[in-house]
Amino acid sequence: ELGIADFVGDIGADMDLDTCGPILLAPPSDAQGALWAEQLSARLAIPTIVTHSEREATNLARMELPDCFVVHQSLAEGGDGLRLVSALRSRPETRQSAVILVVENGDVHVAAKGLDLGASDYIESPFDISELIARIRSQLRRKRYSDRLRSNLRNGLKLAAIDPLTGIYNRRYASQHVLRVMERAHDTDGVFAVMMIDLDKFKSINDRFGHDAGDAVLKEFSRRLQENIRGVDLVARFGGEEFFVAMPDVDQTAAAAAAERIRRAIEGGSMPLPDGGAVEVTVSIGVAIATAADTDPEAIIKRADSALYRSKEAGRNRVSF
Ligand code: GH3
Ligand code: MG
Ligand code: MG
Ligand code: MG
Repeated sequence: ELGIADFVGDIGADMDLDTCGPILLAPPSDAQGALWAEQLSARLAIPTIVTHSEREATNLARMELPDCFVVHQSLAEGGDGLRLVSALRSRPETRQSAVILVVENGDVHVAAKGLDLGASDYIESPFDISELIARIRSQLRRKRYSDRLRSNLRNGLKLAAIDPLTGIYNRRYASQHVLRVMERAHDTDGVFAVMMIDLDKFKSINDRFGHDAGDAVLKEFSRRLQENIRGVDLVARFGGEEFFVAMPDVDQTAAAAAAERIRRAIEGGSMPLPDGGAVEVTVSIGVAIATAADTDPEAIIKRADSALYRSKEAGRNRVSF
């Protein structure tokens, strides 16, 4: 079983702030904006964008994707800094950005409100530019850290769902997927089918040609399987030489046709081997049709597995229900 540490991975502390997106400045006046920009660019190698109204700040936030915002509590042309903070937090593209609120000296209520609305930090005006820079750097470091954490998490979750040999989904993911397909079928009074597919006498391929040849056959099989299903179907490797397909909106007739197409596609073309040779392969297939009475994905998978067993018993290279 994978733990959170496997998903998080190695997050280095050496974060290069020079590769950040721009800093967007939302000052109380054009004059203040020019001053902030001048002082920041003298000390920080990060581009700044000065905005001249709340509306412009909102629009530029969407287009320029800044990593950091410096927002004064009262913006030019009667704009409201707190409202801007709140808007930045409500939009997906800026939800993770650093937002530093500039409050008038002693205005602790505004600072508290800003933090409450999602500002990452605040600074009292008038401020020393060194303090603002220190706060920006600290926020950018924090953002860089959480960006990397999120992306490692995403990659880790993806890894946990994929079979490394074939690149298709694994059993864990497929079971969750069947549950979603089942819920949808219930909502729409629809049907769906699942298939278990097992390569026949696969052990003898390993025995005759070696494990690497066996691996190549498994990869080629999963490619051919994907060629013979629809885009909405989901293919997974359940383990070993056992594969699975979930087919939404498919009834018994359509499922029988799909399974037979797959069986014939494998029977009809030999699998190339790494040494240049080739081997004939066949598959046995078990199909189960889910009905409105079905509430357990594992039970449906089990029915397909029993049908697969019947195909094996009856002599392999065939489809059973
Ligand atoms: P049957 O027709 O009854 O399914 O016979 P079989 O030989 O295919 O089934 P059996 O379950 O006896 O053997 C499956 C073989 O699959 C045994 C195992 O070594 C092999 N195998 C499982 N996973 C892998 C893999 O990732 N790579 C390779 N090369 N072989 C694998
Ligand atoms: Mg077997
Ligand atoms: Mg087998
Ligand atoms: Mg097997």
